[in-house]
Amino acid sequence: MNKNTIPLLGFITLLFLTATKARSEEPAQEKKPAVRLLTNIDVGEFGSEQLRIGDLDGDGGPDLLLVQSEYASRSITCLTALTIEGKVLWQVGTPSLSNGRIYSDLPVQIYDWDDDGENEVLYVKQAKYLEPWNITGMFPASKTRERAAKYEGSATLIVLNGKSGMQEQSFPIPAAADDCFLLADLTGRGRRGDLVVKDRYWNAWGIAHDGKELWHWSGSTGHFPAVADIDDDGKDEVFFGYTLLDHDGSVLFSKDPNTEWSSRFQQIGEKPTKKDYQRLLSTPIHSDANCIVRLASGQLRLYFGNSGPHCMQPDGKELWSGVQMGEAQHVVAGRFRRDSEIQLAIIDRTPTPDARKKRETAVADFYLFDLNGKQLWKQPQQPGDWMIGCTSVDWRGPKDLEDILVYGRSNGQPSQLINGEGKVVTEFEMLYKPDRRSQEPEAWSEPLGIRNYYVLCADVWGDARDEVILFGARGLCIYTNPRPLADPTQYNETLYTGM
Ligand SMILES: [Ca+2]
Ligand SMILES: [Ca+2]
Ligand SMILES: [Ca+2]
Ligand SMILES: [Ca+2]
Repeated sequence: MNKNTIPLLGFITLLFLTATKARSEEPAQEKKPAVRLLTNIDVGEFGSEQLRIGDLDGDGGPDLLLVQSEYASRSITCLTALTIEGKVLWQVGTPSLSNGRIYSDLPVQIYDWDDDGENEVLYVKQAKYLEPWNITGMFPASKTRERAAKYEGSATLIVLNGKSGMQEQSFPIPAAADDCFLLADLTGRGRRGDLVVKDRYWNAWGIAHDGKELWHWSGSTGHFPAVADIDDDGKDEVFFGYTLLDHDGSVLFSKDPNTEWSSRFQQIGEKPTKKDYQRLLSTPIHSDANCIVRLASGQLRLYFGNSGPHCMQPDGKELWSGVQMGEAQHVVAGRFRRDSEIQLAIIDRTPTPDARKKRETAVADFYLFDLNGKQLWKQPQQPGDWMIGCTSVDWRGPKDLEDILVYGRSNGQPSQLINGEGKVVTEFEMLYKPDRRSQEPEAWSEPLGIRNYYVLCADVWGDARDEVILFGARGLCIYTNPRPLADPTQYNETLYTGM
């Protein structure tokens, strides 16, 4: 026997064992693709960075509504309703690639407004701007139009039939109320049949279902308030971050750091100067990411972000002791781990004072906190990835943990699904059909341009888990989780149910 035989056999055996061991230790996600492309839609000229989701054709399954607007004015120019397969149901307005890039949130929602069992589309048509406040006064390159000193007429809330796009109803709302709006129950109807409308940063109104103005409030509105019945009287309160309003518009608490509100933010001359705009938009005018969370105990927590995340009781008492950040733009609650009840994913877009000076190298920090304000981890992002956002995703299924989807990385990089440990689980690449990214309008050049896209997560595929929907001016694609859902009623099936 060759003296090398045994060691060689041993070596081969070792190789075999190693290979077997490696196979048995392969993580589950390598056995099968972690994501499946459900649809990749040719959006023609009607693509947009703004999307709403809801059943429109009346079959019970969610459809899509792409919303185009004149850049930075919030004036809606085109609504396109389509199924998740990409079949266009109807279109109102004229599609145009140049209106697919979106500056801000837009006043449009899908909801069963008349409670007849089928959804309508609600959107706001602007009043005529007679003396617009263009931020050009502050930033010469910007066409941003935030508000007017004087309007002609009122804004109009328009209700379209969800199946046809035909107009069913319209009523006037305050002229300036053309930023986003929310459905809320302000009158105790038992469903959210009233509206909270607002301008960009300064005013909000409660509007009853019949169009009657219930209240007006002036203060720092933030981008998008949260509504919930906080005092359990069957009517929704409105949480603007610094301020909580009762359903009737009266102030329950306010911690607004913007002092001298009226003189500083409500009055501006007919020909505003750069100084006027600086006053009007000066920090800390708004809070970000207002949200309300109900704990298992039934207690409520109110969160928002500005120069750090804030957590309050419903009476306005702050529970966290000053966590400082540059700009806590996103504060997203979810159950991402099991070692605490709920956690908050937080993005700081301006961790250092000079972060915005060089956009190519600017950074953001991504954090996870528990409900008591304890930092669980912090991840500095790559240089250039400062304008990121995040949302929670129910990717795994009911009763399992949620994950965090991070999007908005530079140059259209894939969005990342990140678990509660901070590990990247998988990625979602923005796809285009066909790829027309080279046709970028010159005005879009940077910082984000045509490669930019946003994400929404919703169960549009009916498998009890969220799909991930990526959408931009030039594309829309939907990813789903291809793994079978381990639903006990499906794998432990019986003919003798309930016996
Ligand atoms: Ca449908
Ligand atoms: Ca309806
Ligand atoms: Ca209430
Ligand atoms: Ca699904």
